[in-house]
Amino acid sequence: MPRPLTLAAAQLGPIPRSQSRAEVVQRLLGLMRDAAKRGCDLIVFPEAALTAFFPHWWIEDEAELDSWFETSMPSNETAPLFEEARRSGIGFHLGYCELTLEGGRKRRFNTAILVDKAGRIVGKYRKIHLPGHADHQPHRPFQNLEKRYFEVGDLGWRAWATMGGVMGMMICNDRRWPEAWRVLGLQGVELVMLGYNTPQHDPAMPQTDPLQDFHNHLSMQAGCYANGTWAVCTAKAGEEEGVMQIGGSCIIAPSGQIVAQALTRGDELVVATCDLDACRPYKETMFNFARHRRPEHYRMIVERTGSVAPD
Ligand code: ING
Repeated sequence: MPRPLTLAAAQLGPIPRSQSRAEVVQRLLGLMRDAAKRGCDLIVFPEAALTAFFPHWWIEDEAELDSWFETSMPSNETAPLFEEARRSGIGFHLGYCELTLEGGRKRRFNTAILVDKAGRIVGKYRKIHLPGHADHQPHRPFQNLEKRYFEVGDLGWRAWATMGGVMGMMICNDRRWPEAWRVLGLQGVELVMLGYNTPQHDPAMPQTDPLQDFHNHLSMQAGCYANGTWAVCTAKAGEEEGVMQIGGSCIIAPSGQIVAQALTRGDELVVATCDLDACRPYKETMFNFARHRRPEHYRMIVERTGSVAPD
């Protein structure tokens, strides 16, 4: 029997570094209320949805760096999101940058949480694939210092049974790596939520600039199809502090088809009603992992990190 969920990708336009978290939360609340009015069960906000994407900047001062992180979730500024979720009966995914004291030391992660309709944090994910570089590269028009500012996530890719389905998360660069999708697929995931901040220009590979939107959808459509899952994929888009970022927020079916997508690079709600049971045919036939996978031939995927060409 069908298991429909009405889902929303809540794309954000730029967040100026001058915009306070309270002001950003007002934008998120507006999108959440709009989604609730449209009968949504769940709304997916982007990666690092509370601030400008500061990994694009070289920051020397530790106090300044820490000012871009959340030290509690919910916090005073973000509590209204949890209250609105409860009031409107809508779950949400939120990407933010997490600063925590664990094992007696400061730890910084690029994090996302899944909050249910009662406003409870059901799951948390910390970004594993950190792109870019750890050193200052002043010749570049902008930096990508995630390897410097964040630790590799330590929670793995987990799936949770919640809101009538099996749900999981990944963040931005993770979506380009089939391994992230497969680990969730091996847990029976039916809905993957992810946010991204993706510049139109890649200083390391400028020849791919015209292909950023294509590569974005290619990665996610392939991930959905090969694992028989829905995905709600949400951009922080537009020109943010001098860096133009792609939009293309979308909702993708287990067939790999894009069922709805953003038309702008601003704040925009992308909505679709998705039957989680549409995953079943793919999971039970074409991608019936138990029947078709041959892990005995996949060892190299786990045992080898970099590629090694034959002599
Ligand atoms: N961003 C990018 C991503 O994988 C990137 C990395 C930078 C891609 C520049 C293309 C161009 O979409 C994050 N935050 O992972």
